[in-house]
Amino acid sequence: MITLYGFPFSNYHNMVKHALLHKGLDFEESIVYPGSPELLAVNPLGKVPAMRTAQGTALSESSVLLEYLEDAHPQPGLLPRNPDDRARVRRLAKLAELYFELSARRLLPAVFGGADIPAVVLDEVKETLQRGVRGLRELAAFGPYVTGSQLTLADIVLRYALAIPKLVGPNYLNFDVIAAVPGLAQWDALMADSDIARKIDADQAANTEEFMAYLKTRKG
Ligand SMILES: N[C@@H](CCC(=O)N[C@@H](CS)C(=O)NCC(=O)O)C(=O)O
Repeated sequence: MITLYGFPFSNYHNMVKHALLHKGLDFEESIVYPGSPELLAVNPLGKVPAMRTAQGTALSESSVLLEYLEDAHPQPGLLPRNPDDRARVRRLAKLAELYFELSARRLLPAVFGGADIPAVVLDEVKETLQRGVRGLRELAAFGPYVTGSQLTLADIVLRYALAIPKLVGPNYLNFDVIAAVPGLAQWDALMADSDIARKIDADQAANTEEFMAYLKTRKG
């Protein structure tokens, strides 16, 4: 059986969990936190998510896990068949990761540790988010899913990538990414309205206290 290592507060963990649930795969969720010995045994980088396949292969990096699941369990598919359409999906997933998630993540030390973020960093993050917004405005179809009528990896990655700009944008940047892209709020509501999303969101809420306790141990 597949084992997914991570914790339900993590947006990256939840991207992979969403794909596993969507595909109806049997999997075990092993709750581990960054840097723990159990996690280091599967991912020497100590980051979540990590995964052990049914064949025993240890893997890490959410995009690698998502692609693995698609290769090993192509049905129900999260990538179109046609190479150009597949590339369009991957382009949007990459946009979400690089321009929304990774940039906004730089402000998490303020959210979880009360750190002062230098103005130059705030400016850089806002500029990168604005670039992502321009990209999404041009590239997203919202028909009703990001690349058209089918739910794809781009929708899953975007949903959990946007969690971070949603958390930091209004409070630290005076910038609401959701409001900045026409159709994104409706898409976001659509993505939240499924049994899978509701389960993931409920698991995340239930993990909040334990995650906060873990953060305190990290600060010493
Ligand atoms: N590029 C990685 C990023 C994963 C990531 O940043 N995970 C966070 C939790 S949401 C983590 O493990 N942080 C702990 C750390 O950086 O030490 C992926 O796509 O899986």
